[in-house]
Amino acid sequence: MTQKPFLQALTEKQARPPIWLMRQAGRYLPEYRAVRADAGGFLDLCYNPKLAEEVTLQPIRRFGFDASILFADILLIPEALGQKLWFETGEGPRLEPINSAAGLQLGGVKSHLAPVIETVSRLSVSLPSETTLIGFAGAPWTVASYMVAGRGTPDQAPARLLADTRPQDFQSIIDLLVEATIDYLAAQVDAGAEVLQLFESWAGSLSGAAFERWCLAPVAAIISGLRARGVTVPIIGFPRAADCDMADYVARTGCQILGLDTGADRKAIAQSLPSDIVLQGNLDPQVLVRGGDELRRDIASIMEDFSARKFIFNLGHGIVPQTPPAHVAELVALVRGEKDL
Ligand code: 1CP
Repeated sequence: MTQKPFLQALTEKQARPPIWLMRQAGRYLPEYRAVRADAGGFLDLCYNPKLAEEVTLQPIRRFGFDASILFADILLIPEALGQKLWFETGEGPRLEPINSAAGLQLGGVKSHLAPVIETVSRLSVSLPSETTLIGFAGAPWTVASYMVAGRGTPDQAPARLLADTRPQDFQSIIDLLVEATIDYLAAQVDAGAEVLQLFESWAGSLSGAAFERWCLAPVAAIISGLRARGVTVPIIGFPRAADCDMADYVARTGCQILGLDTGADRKAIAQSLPSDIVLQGNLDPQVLVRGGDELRRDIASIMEDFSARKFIFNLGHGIVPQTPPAHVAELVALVRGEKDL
């Protein structure tokens, strides 16, 4: 059996990179909005294996991406630990804010997330044979920033304050997240996930010793914990907007693939990282919304900058709801060389 294109690109540089997009299932697709309306709400969709499977498959059917990412959310782990989670219509996720691990427990995590693991099992059967299945979780700092603030915040100020003033209490939350995340990701791999991604969306709000303690160390602990359990799948690190040396991040966390955000200095990173590390990224999601010549130019520039590297084409952050699906189809055709740049 020939290897799947995505997995092949991890071992050998390809003439054309494989492509998938962060948040490729979602509100920019009318078929997603229809299923979400039927499900009753976003969380009902996440915990319904049949419907979660369906929305995961939608972008694969429409665009034939090389990889499929499990439909779930990084905030399901806090809920599984016992924190109240809900969605405010038109706004986003909300959690009852906490400032220590008191009241949270690991005991119920496995049964709470069992429906998500069932979605992975279903996908491992229903995905086309050439499509790679990616499992994921949020990295502890990013997830904890929502747990402490109770919502998304522009600068993660509540979590930074707790980490600075009560580091033991903050550490207790991070430690619990590391444990729960190792269990959850190992279960995803047992159910059929072939690659894992750790989303550190808010890496950019920390630097220096705080970045090392709250971003780098917990991600390293998750990856070494997974390896100690015999999990061998490739792992994608995505420290978005991180103010750190990327070669150091990769070496110390142990990730095999580095996801680059829109602002990353592609040329410098392509030159400075060891050649066995696979790069992923980093088209600006807003350029995909606008399309046209700017889209072609940016695709060409990304392909050029990474031409000497093992590389996976992606966005620099999640796709936004305003994205015209026709632009996504065009992006895939251009990256695959089915249309001239
Ligand atoms: O239908 C809806 O209204 C919900 C929109 C939505 C979707 C489609 C949310 C709410 N989450 C998701 C799915 C999701 N989230 C996936 C799987 C689907 C896919 O990638 O195709 C993944 C991997 C995530 C990851 C996620 N959730 C992140 C990390 C990536 C990133 O974009 O930075 C974060 C920060 C979240 C939290 C979250 N969930 C949803 C929203 C709107 C947010 C951000 C809230 C905020 O910061 O205010």
